[in-house]
Amino acid sequence: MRTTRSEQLFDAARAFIPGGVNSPVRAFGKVGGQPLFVARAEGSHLWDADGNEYIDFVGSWGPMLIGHAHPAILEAVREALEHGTSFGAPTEREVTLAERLCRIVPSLEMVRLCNSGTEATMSALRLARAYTGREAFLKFRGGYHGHGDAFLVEAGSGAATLGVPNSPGVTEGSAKDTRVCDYNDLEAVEAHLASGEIAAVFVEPVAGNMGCVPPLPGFLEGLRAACDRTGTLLVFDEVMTGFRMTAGGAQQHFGVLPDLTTLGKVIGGGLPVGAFGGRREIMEMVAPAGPVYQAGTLSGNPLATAAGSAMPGWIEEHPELYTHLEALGVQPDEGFARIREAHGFPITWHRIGSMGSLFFGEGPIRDWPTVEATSADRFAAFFTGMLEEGFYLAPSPYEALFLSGAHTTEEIDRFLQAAERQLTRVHAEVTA
Ligand code: KE4
Repeated sequence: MRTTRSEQLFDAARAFIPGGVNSPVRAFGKVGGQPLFVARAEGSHLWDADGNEYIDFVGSWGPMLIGHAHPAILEAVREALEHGTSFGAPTEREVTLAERLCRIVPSLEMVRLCNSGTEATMSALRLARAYTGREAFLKFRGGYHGHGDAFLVEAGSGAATLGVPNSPGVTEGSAKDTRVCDYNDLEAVEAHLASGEIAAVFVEPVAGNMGCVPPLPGFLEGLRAACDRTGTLLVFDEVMTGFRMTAGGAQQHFGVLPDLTTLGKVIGGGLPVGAFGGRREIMEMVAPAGPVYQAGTLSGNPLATAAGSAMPGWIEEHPELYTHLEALGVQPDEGFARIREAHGFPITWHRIGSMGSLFFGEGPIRDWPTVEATSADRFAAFFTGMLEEGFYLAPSPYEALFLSGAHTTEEIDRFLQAAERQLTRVHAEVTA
């Protein structure tokens, strides 16, 4: 049988790149088959190396909030490109991006730019430890905060997808200070914090790396109160939720302000930008203002900050984006409720703002154990069927689906029609 261009590229890639990909969750490991090699993308669509067209719900794992190849982003990068690609010296665009982030994200008084969400969270952890003088920190089972050693303990996203939530190579020494409890289990958090030994709680204010799992009512407020009672810093990892539900992120949506926030994805407009920030008295500890070292050759890169500052700039000029995203989001809310009612399929749909997940289980789904009890096999069969129908979803049950300003209500209708066909097929196969 003729091999496709994607197959040829994957063969070549595996000769030089571990698993043929530069990030494990792209490898289709949990859904079978092999990854598409993408040739180009525009708006809500992408084309693979064989010219097949898809409606894209991965959005580069979050950055493409206003769609691929958006004119405002491309123009900003083209203009910056003419003047060079990196200087290793401060530039005006870094000030523009930092100022915009501090204006838009409620808890940010100061921010340090870096190159990825991983850099942001590992730096925020170092800062939290320095500020509190404590070493232990708390994360949640199935939570993913990048691949820094201390965070690869019962981690979600690609780590859970590949079944290595505790990665080899992470030494006991670097994991010993990581405390873990279940998402939405406020009592367990309070028990950990009562020791007075916890530097910080790292939380995805809407979990997106075990699939989309919203906080139960009062959970985030409870974390805030428990941290206040015990001198623990509350860190919102908004790498995924930043700008996703409102411009100010989950902290604005829920009205709970953390001490530190980590950002990434959307704030780079598709180019590598991460950031961590928060209260001035904490951030003033970061070198060279203070003693907590943190650095990066390409931090604040002129092309990345061109794309990065264009994104919040466009969003501030187009507040109607969130009205559109909410209208798009209501469609699967209603669509999957109708499908579940009509067919009795054991599915659970979660959505907040422009991120959501379809779980293959009755629910309720509130934490990693209840996510883990859903059917990854049915998800894989559903994913494959949807791909064949031209809908590109994240190739893992432990990821979210992302809507963008470029998606249309007609495309979401088509998605739901295909979903009903594929759910019917998957259910028939399972019950045959
Ligand atoms: P990066 O280092 O991949 O830029 O960001 C790490 C990170 C930190 N915090 C949260 C809440 C995140 O979601 C992420 C990265 N998310 C995954 C997808 N769930 C990135 C995709 C990948 O690993 O290829």
